[in-house]
Amino acid sequence: MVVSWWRRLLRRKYQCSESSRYGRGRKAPVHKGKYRPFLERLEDRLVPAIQLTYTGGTGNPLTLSEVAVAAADDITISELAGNLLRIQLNNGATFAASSTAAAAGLTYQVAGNPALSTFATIDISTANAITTLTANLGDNADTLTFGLTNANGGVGNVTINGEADNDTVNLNTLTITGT
Ligand SMILES: [Ca+2]
Ligand SMILES: [Ca+2]
Repeated sequence: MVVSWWRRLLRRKYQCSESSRYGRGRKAPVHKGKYRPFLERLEDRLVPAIQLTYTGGTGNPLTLSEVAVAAADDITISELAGNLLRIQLNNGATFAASSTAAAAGLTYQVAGNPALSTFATIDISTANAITTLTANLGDNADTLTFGLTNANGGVGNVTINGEADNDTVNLNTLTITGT
């Protein structure tokens, strides 16, 4: 008897809470099957980019290499007042996210964020700050515009690898020394 009374009470309470959730006269929604979340694969997001690799300080190489997919790169390397080497990626290109983010003497347009930067500067005020500057331009018709005063011998050597296709190297004001 007591059990039966409890059942009636519980049934009434349940019906009451359902009608308050969905309104008087409205029925609770019927769920046909269960919702199953799934992952949708997006297409690859590889974009051409120049990777800057530099340990910093003095006596280390600086390497610029095309990574991901080939593109017609357009790079200007120049020297600013104050013995600063400037590497400018033209046409809005930015450095690869895998580039060296921070090193002594290295400054990006957006501090510490190569992927948002179209240019970077490196302090070349001391001799052999960069032992060898290497530019690996990769495939496609690339353009490299290059000019250095190099007053303090901050860049020891320069190596340009145009790689496949017809590349263009423009030399601006340049002081060349060698042994
Ligand atoms: Ca290229
Ligand atoms: Ca090339």
